[in-house]
Amino acid sequence: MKVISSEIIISAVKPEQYPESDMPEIALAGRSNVGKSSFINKMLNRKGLARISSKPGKTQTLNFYLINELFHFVDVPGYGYAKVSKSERAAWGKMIETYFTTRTQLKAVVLIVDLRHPPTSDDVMMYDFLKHYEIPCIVIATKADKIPKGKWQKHLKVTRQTLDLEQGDEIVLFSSETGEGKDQAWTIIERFLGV
Ligand SMILES: Nc1nc2c(ncn2[C@@H]2O[C@H](COP(=O)(O)OP(=O)(O)OP(=O)(O)O)[C@@H](O)[C@H]2O)c(=O)[nH]1
Ligand SMILES: [Mg+2]
Repeated sequence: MKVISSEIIISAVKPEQYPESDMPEIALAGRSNVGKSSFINKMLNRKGLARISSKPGKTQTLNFYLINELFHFVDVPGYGYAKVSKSERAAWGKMIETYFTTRTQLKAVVLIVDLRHPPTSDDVMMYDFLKHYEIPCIVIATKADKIPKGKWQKHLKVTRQTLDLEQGDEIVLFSSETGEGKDQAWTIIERFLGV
């Protein structure tokens, strides 16, 4: 997709704050600090649109971005960050669950995992959650620039096996540093959007 325009619409924590339009949406999911916001920026060719940080827990709200007046990317706070209280974690869970299970125009979730390491138990839980609710998903294995090319396929295989990836679910090797996998990711997202 050629990105002509991209802008933040709203940061929401509850359904009343979601944009009212019935525009199709593609949401992100993944561990805190894995690179969800960086993925959005790379896909949009925008350096600082989605706020990123080397410290986990940067994204705290559901951030809706409007792309080409055509669809929303929805950036979400990550899971698995140790330094949050029980009550914060519960609030996060409720916010994410509400969005993922009630948003009718949600077309697919982009599950971001770290190519360098096997998916965590939280990653597996997230994938199973998406399967349970029959939410279409794409797995993006990011930070590929951090491991040598010769090891990519081996790491992809571990990712696929650990998630127990269902047949038909696509996995894309990605890097927000180099843009590796960007075209492939767009092709899949366009298919989910039906454009
Ligand atoms: N080398 C490399 N670093 C990356 C890549 N993607 C993200 N990073 C770095 O990883 C850190 C976290 O990136 P974010 O995009 O903020 O991660 P996030 O998943 O949005 O994190 P939360 O908002 O805390 O959930 C930043 O320091 C990024 O620069 C990548 O593909 N390659
Ligand atoms: Mg983020």
